[in-house]
Amino acid sequence: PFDSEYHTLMKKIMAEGKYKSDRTGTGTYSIFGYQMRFDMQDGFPLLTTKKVLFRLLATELIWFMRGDTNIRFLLQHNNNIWNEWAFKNWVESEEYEGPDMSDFGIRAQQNSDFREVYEKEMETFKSRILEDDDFANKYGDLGNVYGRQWRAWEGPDGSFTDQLKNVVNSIRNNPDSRRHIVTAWNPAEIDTMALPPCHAFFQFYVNEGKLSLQLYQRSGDVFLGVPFNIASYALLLKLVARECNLEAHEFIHTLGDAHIYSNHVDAVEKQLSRDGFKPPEIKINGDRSMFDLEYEDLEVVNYESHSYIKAPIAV
Ligand code: UFP
Repeated sequence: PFDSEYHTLMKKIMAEGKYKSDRTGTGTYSIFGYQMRFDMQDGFPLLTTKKVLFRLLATELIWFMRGDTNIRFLLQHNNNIWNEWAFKNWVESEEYEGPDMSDFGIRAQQNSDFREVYEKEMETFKSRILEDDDFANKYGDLGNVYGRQWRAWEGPDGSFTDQLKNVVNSIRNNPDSRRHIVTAWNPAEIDTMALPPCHAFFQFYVNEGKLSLQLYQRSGDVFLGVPFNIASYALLLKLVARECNLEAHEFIHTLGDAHIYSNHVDAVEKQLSRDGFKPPEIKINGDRSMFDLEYEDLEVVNYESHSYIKAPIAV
């Protein structure tokens, strides 16, 4: 059921999406405004028509929930998805004295000699982040990303708002409220962010002992990003429901610009030709609160999927 909900979106973009140039210069097929619904009582929406790496999205979500913005935690969990952003700050700093790394993203894709130099430089960077506290504090921190906005939104008077704790409390104490909201979209800080939040704004809803979550995602790379975003927010819904002694009901995923990159079309067709398996379950073991959760507390049960499909990421 979950795969078909997602496949319907891919098919719609393939059939009706208008070609649109984009920031990365790749070109996309795009539609505007779309909604998917995933009923968590049917299982966990980790797609099965291609393999989605739960470890990556789960450790990233735990990192957000802790309010951590330093990539060291991710590296400790062998998660490399945010490395480039921190690496950019390092190679553009006064202290960096290695080989020229300007435009490393594009150059590494186009030139294999450069790619080797870049990969070596990146490995050195990662080791230093893991081993050197001062270096990690200075160059591992990404600043105003999700974790910061969720847990320590800075107000004009210098005070901090813990949106995630507040929303858990409001769900517990005032379930009927229509104000169970967390926003990562902080207009005053957009200019200081590496990537303005894609999953920008979410709201919870309680009825008959069941909790639902709706996400507004302003921009969705439907082939590479969206499968991650679905599973990540479904996991967040499960964790908040557990924290509030409620049952997890629906994850509703609302997309703004929903696009398929022009160089993902073959991969999309390959995935569309596959039939899904029964969705897995996620077990949350132990009794640690969501705010102290460790990756080891999570367990994916019965995940049967087709193989991973590789596609180039647009940077
Ligand atoms: N993107 C996602 N999901 C994410 C994330 C990024 O789909 O969680 F962080 C994609 C959307 C878009 C690109 O293709 O990354 C961001 O570019 P822009 O800021 O120009 O929308």
